[in-house]
Amino acid sequence: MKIDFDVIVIGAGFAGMYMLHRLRGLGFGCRVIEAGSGVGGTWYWNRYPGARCDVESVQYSYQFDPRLEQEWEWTERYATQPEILKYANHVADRYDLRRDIRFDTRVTRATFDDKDSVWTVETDRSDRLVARFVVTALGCLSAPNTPKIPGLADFTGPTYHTGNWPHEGVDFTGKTVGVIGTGSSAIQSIPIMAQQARHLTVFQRTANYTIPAHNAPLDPHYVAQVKANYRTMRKRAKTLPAGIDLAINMASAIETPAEERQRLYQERWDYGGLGFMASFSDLLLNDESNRTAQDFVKAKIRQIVEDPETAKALAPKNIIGCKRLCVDTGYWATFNRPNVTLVDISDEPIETITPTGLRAKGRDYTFDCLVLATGFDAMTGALLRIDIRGRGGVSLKDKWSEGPKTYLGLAMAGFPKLFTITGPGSPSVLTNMLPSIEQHVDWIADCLAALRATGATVIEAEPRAEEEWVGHVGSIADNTLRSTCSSWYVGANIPGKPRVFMPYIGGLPAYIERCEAVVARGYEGFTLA
Ligand code: N01
Repeated sequence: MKIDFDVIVIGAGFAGMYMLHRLRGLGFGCRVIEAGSGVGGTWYWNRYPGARCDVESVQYSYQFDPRLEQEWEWTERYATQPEILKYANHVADRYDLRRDIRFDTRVTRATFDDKDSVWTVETDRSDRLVARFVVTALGCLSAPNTPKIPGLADFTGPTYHTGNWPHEGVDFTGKTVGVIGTGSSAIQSIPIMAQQARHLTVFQRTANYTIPAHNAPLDPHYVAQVKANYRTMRKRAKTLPAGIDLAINMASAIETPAEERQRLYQERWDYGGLGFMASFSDLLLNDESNRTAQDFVKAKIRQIVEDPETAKALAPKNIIGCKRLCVDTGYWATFNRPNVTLVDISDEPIETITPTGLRAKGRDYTFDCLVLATGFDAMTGALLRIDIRGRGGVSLKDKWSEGPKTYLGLAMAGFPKLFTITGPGSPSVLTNMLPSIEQHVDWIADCLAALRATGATVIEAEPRAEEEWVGHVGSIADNTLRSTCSSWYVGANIPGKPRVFMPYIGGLPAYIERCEAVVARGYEGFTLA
């Protein structure tokens, strides 16, 4: 059988790009297949106004090449989508990656051939490529969720999804706009859309917590300091659960005197960003502790939002940090603008989209444009929209009918020679994605090199190891408050999706330790042939 490539990598975001770089360095013949016309993945598609990373730019970057981190200059504390995309393009140029990437091509099917032990990968451009190995680098939040609201197709104006935003941008000046959703994407874009639009109506099903970003241009002295100490900072970050170098206060919120607790929350609030959840170590373990943080943020909402009814509707009812915490610039203050209206639809779903707007709670709303800030079919959606067939023609869809099952988020029983970067069961979305991606890519690259060195040609996760890992991921999730609400972490945003807490919540250090132990024990839990 003719083999086209040693490895086919699906996706040219940060995971696919670094995978290509590593595999090339090891001398493997590799092809990356990418649906978009350029590199960048998430940052290629999510071009909605205000899109930025909520991890600080000096940390949300590759660390595999110290020269790269020294030469690249981030300009703001939180990088904008255009700046991150520029960085992705810089990396593609610097390492000459594009010549092995096939753009504008979507993988439709990947089939394992039991007899020859190879994968055949098919695309929407009629390619049929045979590879020894397949690595999926699809991203965790890359399959946009368009909710099945009746009448959606009947709306006569333009409809935009934040996760698939027009490349030429959208000018809302003078327009009336309806926004469905109040997750991170909405919270980032609403303040900017409100500045342009004649009127903005926000339809909120679940109120969300957000912490101010206090974004600002980066101080050159701070940057110089980071660059001088980059290795130490990266190393320290890897010892922390989220892989982000930030100070975690190990005290319990509930055991801290009220006045001191308030002072610490205020300090974190003034600093801004995701570090708010590290104010105390038990915010996601203890209901009562969590309530102290909820109360702090709710008091802020009441202070900022002038209309008491609107402030009440904006106050989240969930546990803080249960859904992914948001980071914003002027979100709540936006609801003080005369051209912004909040419609609380928490008790009744939208009845229907109409040709001129939508009907909710018996009332018709009209607008020129509709924005769906409705998120993603997270972690599994991008994998399942490809028809992946493992041993005996078994589909991944069938294997995952009761929820995703993987070994370490990296591989699956019944799907030999297929690796998933940041798959379900990996820490991924609960961590800084860049170091998590690099750890996976390095693990996979080293594994392929080790197989080659030993003459093994097949590697497959053992069902028992997979079962044990799935059980472990589930049982540690049950110990935290994070698994208790209806978030995309548990697939609750997609009707019919099995409710399973998908990412590994044990933290990056424990995960790295486990991955290293698996290798040290001769790829424990894998069958090599
Ligand atoms: O998506 P979401 P997102 N009717 O799922 C609502 C990352 N990210 O794109 O909560 C009415 O959070 C839905 O309501 P509910 C980050 O990890 C990072 O905003 O399901 N409403 C919710 O309000 C983030 O967590 C960054 O009740 C409907 C919203 O739509 C993840 O991506 C920036 C509905 C979807 O919110 C996803 O964020 C952006 C319906 N039928 C994103 N269906 C940064 O780095 C859905 N909704 C800062």
